[in-house]
Amino acid sequence: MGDQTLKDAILSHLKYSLGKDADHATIYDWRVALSLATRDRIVDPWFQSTRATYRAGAKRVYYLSMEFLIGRLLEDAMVNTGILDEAKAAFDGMGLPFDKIIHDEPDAALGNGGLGRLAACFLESLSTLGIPAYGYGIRYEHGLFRQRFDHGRQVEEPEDWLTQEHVWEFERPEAAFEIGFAGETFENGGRTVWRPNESVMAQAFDTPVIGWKGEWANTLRLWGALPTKVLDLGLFNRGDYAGAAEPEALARTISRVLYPDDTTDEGKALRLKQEYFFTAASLRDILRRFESEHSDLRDLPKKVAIQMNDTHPAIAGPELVRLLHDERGLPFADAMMVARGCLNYTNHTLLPEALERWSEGLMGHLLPRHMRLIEMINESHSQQYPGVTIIEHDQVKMGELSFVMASKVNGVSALHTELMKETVFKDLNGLHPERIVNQTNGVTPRRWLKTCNPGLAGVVTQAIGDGWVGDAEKLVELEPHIADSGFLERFTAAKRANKETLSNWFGTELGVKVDPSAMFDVQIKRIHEYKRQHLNILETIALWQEMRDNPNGDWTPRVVVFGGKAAPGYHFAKDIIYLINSVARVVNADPITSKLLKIVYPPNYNVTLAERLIPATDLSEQISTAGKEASGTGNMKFALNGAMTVGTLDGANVEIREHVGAENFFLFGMTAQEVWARREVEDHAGQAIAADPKLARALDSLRNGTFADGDHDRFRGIADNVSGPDYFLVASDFSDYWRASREADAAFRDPARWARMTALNTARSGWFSSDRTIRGYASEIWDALPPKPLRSI
Ligand code: 26Q
Repeated sequence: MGDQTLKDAILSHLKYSLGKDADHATIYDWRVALSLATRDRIVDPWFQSTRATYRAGAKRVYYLSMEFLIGRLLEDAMVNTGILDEAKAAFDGMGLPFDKIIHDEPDAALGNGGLGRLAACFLESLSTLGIPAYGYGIRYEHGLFRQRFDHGRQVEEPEDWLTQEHVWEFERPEAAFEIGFAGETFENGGRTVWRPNESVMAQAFDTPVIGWKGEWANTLRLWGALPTKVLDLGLFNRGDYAGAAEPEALARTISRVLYPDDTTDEGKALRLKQEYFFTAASLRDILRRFESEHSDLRDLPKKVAIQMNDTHPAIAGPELVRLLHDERGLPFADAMMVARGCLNYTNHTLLPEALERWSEGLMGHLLPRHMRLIEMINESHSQQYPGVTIIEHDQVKMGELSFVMASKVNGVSALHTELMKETVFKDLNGLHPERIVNQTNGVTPRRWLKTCNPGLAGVVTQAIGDGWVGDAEKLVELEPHIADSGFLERFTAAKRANKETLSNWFGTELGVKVDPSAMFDVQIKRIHEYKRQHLNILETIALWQEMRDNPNGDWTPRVVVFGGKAAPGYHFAKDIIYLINSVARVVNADPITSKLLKIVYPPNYNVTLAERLIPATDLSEQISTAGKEASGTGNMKFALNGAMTVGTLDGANVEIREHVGAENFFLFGMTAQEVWARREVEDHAGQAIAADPKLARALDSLRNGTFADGDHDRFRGIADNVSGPDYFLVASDFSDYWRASREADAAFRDPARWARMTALNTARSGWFSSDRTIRGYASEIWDALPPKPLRSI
């Protein structure tokens, strides 16, 4: 490599790594050659980071997560290593389409949503801050399903990102551990021995994660499952070919597919196997690394901080105790102390149905020793602190187990952390009042402003320099520029250009024609009743109906955009998708409102699509029932990119509003306390509907066949739910949502005011950088520091 130009490096990879002649290279070939040339620039800082950590004897952070929603890696890697412009110039010079080459990369969807994307932002921030860290997870062969619409209904198709070579990873055949399941336990010389009767190999695949300015790189280590024996030759020789291949098939199912539910499903054995598989492999790797440098296991908490991303790796508690006590002979009480000294737990949800529980039967069968250890952990905790139990109704409660085994337990926004203390962990918080801490989520400003929105990032950098990229709180330096009309014009022009690009994309990809001067109103996230996409579509229906009544009224034209997937078994969420698509079909074909309202629902929402939509958004929809959205992180990305929010006092919306200023946020709806009180009111939905004729009419249109080709029953389920039980209080919040939406309309019609408000959103969103979040974890939870100061920050 050395002083080879980037262009030479690309050409050399094309020739020697891909074996292709430039004259015959495809887009794919160029993309892989560029990726390899970029990867080369990451390897040296990666090695140096490992060496610096080793030399300093620094503490390492281990982030255990079932999900890493990393998306595409090439453009972000070029931005962080500072070679993007050179790469673009090289391809422009060769007459090759740079954008097309970048967009050839598959989107690695190794996660469902917020929790997985947070893990990816955290890894990037850990590298940016130079904190030695590993992300540990599963190398799913198939990430989150691809979504397609068939006559408006969601259809799931398998995702297959690994059919092409994954150019960012290094396979590590030497880093492999045998992971056992089931079998029995027995006593031997005073120690308990577990003899599993089934096992698979966990093999490591490493991806370097480069931080801003390319000075530090950490490792994302994903485990793939392989058979312990490739072929049963005995069976094969007897002609039983299917039986002979069975161990291989069995093993590979473990890392075959990501579970597509972002709330807990019934306790499936394979899911528990996945959880144990990656947790056990990670812990063995962590201990191996520790033991290669240190001899006293009691020092483990000084050198190792483990973060459990929700309860999915909660088996880490009993497994670490087993490794220390059964396998290394520490007394049980000491093993408990050491394990607890290393472990911490992040809670991401208060929804009761989302709290993981495993039946004692399944746990006892698959992990017999762990089941016994969980009983011992439960006994020792309840002896010291009576009143809380980890095992209840023959089920292991993974939240309680994680809490008891953790030094620190954190929530992901200020409101969520307070509600955790008052609800799910009320009793445990009473016993351990110092254990729960808050770390409000954040997002990386590299991917979520600089890379995805180069137009706006350029305007910002022109005004205040590029220090904000490594220190997002510098964005406040934009505030004085907001009095400058030239700056505001450039700010607005950048948004406008993004909206034009998106409008063209809607036209060519989806065949929907939209006006880029309309307000772009966007709700993108998983489809869930608590996120209330049905509140949004009901309000959109009501707006359409009012517009038709008075097409010459003083309306603000809107393009209402939805994006998101429903869990395959979540029928109500799938009905919401069908409703949105059905309403879109009718509204978009209505000549009366064609200049006023359009509804667009691009299929297969993912990280890549988010990067397209967020920079072009005027209004961000954050409308969950208060108390239900733990934090939200999309809300932060929108504010950072100069969108206004219409939202409830839920999750991090509360803190966003505090930071950007109440006058720059469209607030509506009940508070969490009001929500609880409202549910007690008899027929709350009926009352709200009776009081709001617009809502009543919108609900009628769901029952009279307006959107269902005369099939009057098609949307009755949604209408009846909103009119009847309405647990998520769509009806009760509707009128105030309508009011806030019309306020947004009025503000948008005053371009100078709108420009000021949106620029203030960008200027005041720097606090929502995941760098700030990671500093908080490092000081309050991990006690971890960078071993060497980085030059750039
Ligand atoms: C668990 C067991 C079995 C099957 C699936 C699951 C499972 C998988 C994914 C449970 C939950 C998830 C994902 C949850 C999630 O994404 N939560 C979101 O986390 C974000 C980051 O903290 C928050 O911003 C969101 O508010 C929260 O909903």
